[in-house]
Amino acid sequence: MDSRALSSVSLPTWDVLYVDATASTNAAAAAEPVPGRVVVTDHQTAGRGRLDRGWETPAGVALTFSAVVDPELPDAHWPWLPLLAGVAVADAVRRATALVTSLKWPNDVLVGDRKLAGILVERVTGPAGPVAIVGVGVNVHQTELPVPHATSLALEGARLDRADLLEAVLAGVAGELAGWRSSGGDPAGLRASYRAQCGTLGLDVRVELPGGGTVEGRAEDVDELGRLVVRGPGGETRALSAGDVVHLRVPKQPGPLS
Ligand code: BT5
Repeated sequence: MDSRALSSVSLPTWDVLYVDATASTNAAAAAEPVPGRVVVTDHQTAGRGRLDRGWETPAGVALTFSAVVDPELPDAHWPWLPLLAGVAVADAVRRATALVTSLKWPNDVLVGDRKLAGILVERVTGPAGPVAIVGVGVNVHQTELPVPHATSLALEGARLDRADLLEAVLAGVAGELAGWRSSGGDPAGLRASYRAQCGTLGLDVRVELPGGGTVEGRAEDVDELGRLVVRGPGGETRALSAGDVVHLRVPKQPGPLS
């Protein structure tokens, strides 16, 4: 499937550790959370999604890895990390294939309305303080997927070595991180790239909140804290920092509700 082994990846800015199989690369990376370390595997046997959901990938066909990142920025900036990772994955896929991707808030990478990649960012405490484990799963060579709303590069007609994709995504994450840090955490540049690619904006959505309950309305913006701003039918807005978004429909009249 790949013309280059996944184990061949080596990069100057990252310390890439390849393992044949592991339960979850996020768990493996969290066991020794040294910033710059990346754990990648050919077979993730018990991959994790958000909110205790699973991430299912057979051996040898998906890209599953986790990078240990020290954002070097105050905690208030951390919510941008999963969005930053989504931008890096989408950019890498778009540059290496002819596919049109979009980001579903907060960080699913879609082709059309199907999920190509998922991201799970977790905060753990390392030897030198808190770090983020940035976990990425991309469906690459799969021809069958666990859920109907998923897709893979192969199913979209694109061929790409997992090793090449890993290198491109890690280069993108490093570049985005460097830009973000050097601006002192000002998300203006990152926010502009994110909003330009975010297919959720402008749609009517239902957001299922992590603690239960839902919010419905039009997704109007992603604010400077990375939150999704939803305008309800009564005109009131809410800024949501977490949740599962269901894209309901494209509004007939563009622009804000009056
Ligand atoms: C995510 O969660 O999308 C985050 C997935 C992160 C996976 C990576 S792989 C490397 C690293 N190590 C880990 O253990 N995890 C990370 P969420 O938004 O909660 O979506 C999970 C849902 O996606 C599941 O409940 C299924 O409905 C669906 N799903 C499961 N496997 C999938 C796949 N291969 N492709 C697309 N959707 C999938």
